[in-house]
Amino acid sequence: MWDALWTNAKVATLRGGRYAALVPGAVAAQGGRIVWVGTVADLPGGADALAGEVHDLRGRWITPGLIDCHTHLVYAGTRAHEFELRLHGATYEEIARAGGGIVATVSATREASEAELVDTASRRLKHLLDEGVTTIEIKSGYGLRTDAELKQLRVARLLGAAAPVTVRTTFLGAHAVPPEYKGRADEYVDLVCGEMLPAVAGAGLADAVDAFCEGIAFSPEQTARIFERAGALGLRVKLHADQLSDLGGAALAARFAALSADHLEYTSEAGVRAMAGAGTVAVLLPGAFYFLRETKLPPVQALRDHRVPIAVSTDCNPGSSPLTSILLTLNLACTLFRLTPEEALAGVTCHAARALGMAETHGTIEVGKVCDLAIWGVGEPAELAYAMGANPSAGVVKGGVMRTP
Ligand code: DI6
Ligand code: FE
Repeated sequence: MWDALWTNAKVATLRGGRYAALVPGAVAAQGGRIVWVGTVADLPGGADALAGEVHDLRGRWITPGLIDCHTHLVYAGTRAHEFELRLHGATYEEIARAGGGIVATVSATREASEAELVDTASRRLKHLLDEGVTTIEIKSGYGLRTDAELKQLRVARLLGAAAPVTVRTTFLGAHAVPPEYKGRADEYVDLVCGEMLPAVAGAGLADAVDAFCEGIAFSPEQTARIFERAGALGLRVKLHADQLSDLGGAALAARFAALSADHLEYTSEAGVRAMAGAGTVAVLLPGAFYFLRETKLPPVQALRDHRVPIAVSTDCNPGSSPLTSILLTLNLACTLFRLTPEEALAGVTCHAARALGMAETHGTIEVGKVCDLAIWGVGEPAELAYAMGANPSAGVVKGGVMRTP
């Protein structure tokens, strides 16, 4: 007997990035894993004889649980004031250079207690979980001091222990130069490499290492130093690459066999080719593009032509993407970047899993994978990307356990 069976569903497995629906289909779980997927006609017996718990989904859709693979979910305060300044003509970079931007959130986050950070981040997380998210990546990068970076990463891990979600943490100590190192970025990078990275790795608090390679942040040379140190500590890397200008970030990420290169608005075809060669996933972040009113589009067609897997994520953060809706993110990816709804859905399932190094266990509905599923009251999966502000979630299955809204 299986633990649980979901039957009379339309099952979009997302194998190979395709909807490829089994209709009517069924999925079974045992010990938290998927043990059977197929059409109802092929079930090896009557439902009640097969599983301890049977859920008749009456035609609802099942997709893999959604994966938000790039977020800065843990922070204190808001930056609504900067939003107003930008509406009066200031740019994101001008605000950052004037001492606002990321370092404004750093001050608030350094002051906040762990309990406060857990509380505010939990509220944001709840929005995502209500929309079918079962795995989330959370970056540090608003501490920029060893103790405060560790605090952020601990909070991220606590969120995963308290809610039905798998949390992957990424150390982003090189997010901005903190005020006390203003004009001394190289010395700050010394601190990141010499003290922060060993502390984070020693505490086992990071699954990967990220950096912001940009004119207002860290140079390619500084980024490379951090990546070398990360590699020496056995940690995979990711990169905020070519978001506001082309510093060759995509190729740099590829050179270090990065799991992903993220943003990519200014990435050249050579950068795309390098990513293809390295197996680096492209993570597109349409929320930041929208919120900053960017006009330079990421090279979507080149990514397709070179068969670079495309993931999509909220980039949830207080400065450039205060976005806690993964479903609205799908719509933005289609409307702004012209992804198809199928590509967008693959971007928050199978390709997002790969961007986190989790493709073996997550991201598609296949026997042997963790049984993380999202259940939807829609007529076709394109509706997930089509509607703005709707939430057709009819529940999730996390590690084989059914949770209804
Ligand atoms: N790029 C972004 O869009 C976010 N971080 C980054 O490196 C912005 C973070 C912020 O403005 O607080
Ligand atoms: Fe980001």
